[in-house]
Amino acid sequence: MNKKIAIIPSIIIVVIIIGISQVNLEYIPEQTPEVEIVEEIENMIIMPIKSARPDCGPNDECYVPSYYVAKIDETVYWINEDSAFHSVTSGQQENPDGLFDSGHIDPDEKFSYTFTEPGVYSYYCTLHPWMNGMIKVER
Ligand SMILES: [Cu+2]
Repeated sequence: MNKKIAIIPSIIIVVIIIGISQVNLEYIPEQTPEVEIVEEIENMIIMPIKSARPDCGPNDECYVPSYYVAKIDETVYWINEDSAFHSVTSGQQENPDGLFDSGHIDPDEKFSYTFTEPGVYSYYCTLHPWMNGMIKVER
């Protein structure tokens, strides 16, 4: 009789734990993508698939957008959606100015830089001479 009474609260606790774990499993996957899209879509520059090929150069589609206007103290993000390495290096091809340099960015990885002074900033990819972009920073 005593054993039966002790088993009932244990069963209730197990049922509650299972219930909580199922609620969490449903909740997390729905929440995560929404947060990422809202945070990153405005100041995100994409290195799209096939930007390792010269074809993107003439159309200015190696960095999308290749010209971006930012506010002072805005952090700009670059994401490599290609399957090849790329870089985001300030300056002109073969002539880096040393302000920022991502190094080689792996596929699906990001780089960011916060612009604190107004001006026009050119950047390029050290691996692909046809990849060029520009950031204008305004007050
Ligand atoms: Cu590149």
